[in-house]
This record gives sequence, structure tokens and C-alpha cells, in this order.
Amino acid sequence: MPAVVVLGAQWGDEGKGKATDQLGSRVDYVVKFNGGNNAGHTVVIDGEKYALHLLPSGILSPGVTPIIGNGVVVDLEVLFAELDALEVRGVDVSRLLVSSSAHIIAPYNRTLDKVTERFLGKRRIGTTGRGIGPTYADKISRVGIRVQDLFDENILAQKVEGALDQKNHLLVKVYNRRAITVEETVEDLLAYGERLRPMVADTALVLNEALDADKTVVFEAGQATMLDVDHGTYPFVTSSSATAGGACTGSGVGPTRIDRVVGVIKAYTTRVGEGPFPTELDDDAGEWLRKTGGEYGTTTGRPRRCGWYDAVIARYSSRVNGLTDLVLTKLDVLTGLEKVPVCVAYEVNGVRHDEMPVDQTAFHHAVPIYEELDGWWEDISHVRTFEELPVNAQRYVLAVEEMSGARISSIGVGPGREATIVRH
Ligand code: 2SA
Ligand code: GDP
Ligand code: MG
Repeated sequence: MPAVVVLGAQWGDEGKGKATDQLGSRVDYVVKFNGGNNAGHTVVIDGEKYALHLLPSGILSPGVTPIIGNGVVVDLEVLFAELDALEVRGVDVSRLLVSSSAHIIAPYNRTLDKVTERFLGKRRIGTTGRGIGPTYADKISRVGIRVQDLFDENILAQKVEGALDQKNHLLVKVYNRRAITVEETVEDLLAYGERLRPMVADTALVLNEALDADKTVVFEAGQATMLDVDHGTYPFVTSSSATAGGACTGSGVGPTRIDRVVGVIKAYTTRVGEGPFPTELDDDAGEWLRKTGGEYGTTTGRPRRCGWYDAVIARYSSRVNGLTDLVLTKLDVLTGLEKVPVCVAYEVNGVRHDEMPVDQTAFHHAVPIYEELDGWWEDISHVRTFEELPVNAQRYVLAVEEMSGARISSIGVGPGREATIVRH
């Protein structure tokens, strides 16, 4: 498995961190290709919990070279805080490489993210407030600051000036805030330059040479398919490419080199932030899923919205990502339910939709059509083979597989590294 993409098939927090970490010992490079410190990946190793935001989960496996690719947006303060925290816990972080073309989250973009959300009011996106959207907006508008700009003070000052021309107008005239000076921003950013310099590399070259030498590379997505700026529930999305194509643009590795695309999918569904969510439960069942599944944001601590498994979304994700397989996580959370509903299609204004409606308004009004599967009571957290699962849990997995457009190659039954059933 030389080049494997691991991505979220729903709205995030499917357990991508654990899935990536599990490939760990057989992997040489793990590259994060999109997003920034809006991500929150939890990995539990020998009962110890690690929450990663900006760094790829592969950093926890000895011998793996972690890479922050060109598609990522980097908050330098967070980068070094996260590195320091891991070092204190004995994790070797010395191999980290950062793309010279990755964009930097400047302090003014953190401010703008928060201020914009406040002004959007009812129409807010529910962002993580980390400056992600404004930084990608700068990248596309060609006024972004890149990692390589930190090493030439003159160029940095010119670029910051260019960016601030527009922002100060907005901050002062529209949002009634004080203007941000070029000097304070440059000073802030330069503070990290020297420490960053030895990590900076042409990471696309490193990755292509690694693949030439038959090394194994995992491409780890932040967020998920339904939060992807192109394929998600726009505008209630993040601002990056969280789907399989993003692995190529965000790393500089061509699509012909990718061997496997793994979609991580929860045995039910969650979402954080605003936006449509057809199977969302506003009742006791939703609260039960949140409590039992520990569904609170890894980055912001926000309670996640919870609902049943949605096979329409699974099929959509399988399609837009060209999934080769699915990793089904958190099956253990469903233990104890008499019946487990699964959404097989939607009804919109009296019409049945087996696939995602073409327009977003219809999706906002989609009413799930459920099939009810029989539940199981037995604790499955110690089960390690498919055959040992209670028959109804096996039936649940097989039914979900049949509806979801890709083979389920592994099943999560607990947060720990070892709590996994691999299907051969
Ligand atoms: P942003 O900050 O611009 O990326 O927000 C835009 C939307 O993307 C959603 N988003 C996420 N959804 C789930 N998990 C994410 N990471 C954290 C986690 C979230 C947290 O792992 O728990 O701790 O709250 C993540 N990051 C971004 C976000 O909710 C907006 O809907
Ligand atoms: P990510 O953003 O996709 O990496 O997912 P998060 O780490 O934000 O959220 C997933 C949560 O579920 C974490 O707390 C994981 O430790 C936990 N988790 C992952 N897989 C399983 C599983 O199979 N069972 C249970 N009970 N928890 C899991
Ligand atoms: Mg997460």
C-alpha cells in the first residue's frame, strides 16, 4: 500500500486520527494536505490520550516522517505549542517537514474569522474561529503570506502591507475595529521564522522521491467530504479541499500515484457547526448518542449534533472520493439499542431521492426514509474478529456495507489503537 489517502466520509470526527495512527507502524510518511488547527484528531495509545490539531496524527508513530503539505494553513504559534507539548510527553518531533508553499494564518485572519461570524448573526457558519476561512480567502485572492515569505523581511513586509490594505478598510469602516499595523504583524510572524527554518522543505519533491523509492505515504485529511468547499453542504463548509482530490493538490503528488482511498465513517452521524443534517435527532436518542459516543469537539469542546447513519451520504462520499474501502468506527457506541435506524433514502416534497438531491434547498428539506435494523446488547469492545460479533451487529455492518458503495475493511469497537476488527 504505497500511497493511501485517509479521509472523512461524513461531517468530520469519524475517527480519522485513530485510523491513520493504526496504519502507523507500516508507514514512512504521513502528510496533512488541507485545513489547519481547526482539525481535532484524538488518538489513544496505551490508555494515553493525544489530541492533535495542526500536526498529522502520524507524528505519534516512531520512525514516521510527518509532513505539513502546501495545502495546509499554518498558525505558527499553535504549531510550536503543539510541538512543545508533544516533546514534553516524550514524542520525537524532530522529523517534521513543512512545505515552503503552505500559507500562514496571520493574526489579522484570526480576528476577521471571529468578527465576520459575529456579523453574520443568524447566517453564521459556526466556524472554529481559528482564521481558516479568511486565510484560504487570501490564498485564492493572491494576497496570502506563505512560509517562504518569512525568510525575507522585505518581502514579508510588502505582502503584509498588501493584505492589510483591504483588511484595515473592512476592520475600521465596516466592523468598527482598530487598524492593524504592518509592523506589529511582521514582528509577530518573524518571531517564529528562525525556529521554523530547518523544517522547511520542498515537500512535494520529498514525497515523490519517497514514492519512487517504494516508501509508504499516508495522506491524512482534515474535516470531511460533507465539509469540502466543492462537494460539501456549501456555504456550511470549511474552506479547503477535504476530499481525495485535495490530497493531490495539497501535497504535490499526482493522482496516478494514489493506490488506495479510505473513507472513515461513523456507525451513526455527527456534525459540528451550522448547516443541514437530515438524520439529526433533537430528542433523547440524540442526547443518548452524544453522551454514549462522547460527542464533543476536540478543538472547541462544542457539543456535536448527532443522528443516525445516512447511507445516502455514504454513497455520495464513496462516489466523489472514489473510495476503495470504508473504515466503520464507533460500532460499540450503538450497543444497547433495541432497533437501529439507518437512513436509506430521502423524501423531498413527496418525491423519493435515493441519491443526494442536486440542489441544496432540497437537501435542507430532506426527510430521511429509515430502515430499522435489530440491535444487540452484548459488550463488543473486546471483540477482535468479525465472527465474534453478535449476529445482529454483524448484520448491521453487512447491511450498511451493502448500502454504502464501498467495502468495509475495518471496524472500530473502542477508542484505543487495539480496539479494531480487521476484515480480510
Ligand atoms: P472552519 O473553522 O472555517 O473550518 O469552520 C467551517 C465549518 O467546518 C467545521 N469544522 C469541523 N467539523 C468537525 N470537526 C472539526 N474539527 C474539530 C473536532 C471541531 C471542534 O475535531 O472536533 O472541536 O469544534 C472541524 N473543523 C471545522 C465547522 O464546525 C464549521 O461548520
Ligand atoms: P477525527 O477528527 O476524525 O480524527 O475524530 P476525532 O478524534 O475528532 O473524534 C473521534 C473520537 O472517537 C475520538 O475521541 C476517538 O478517540 C474516538 N474513537 C475513534 N474510533 C472509535 C471507536 O471505534 N469507538 C469508540 N468508542 N471511540 C472511537
Ligand atoms: Mg475531529
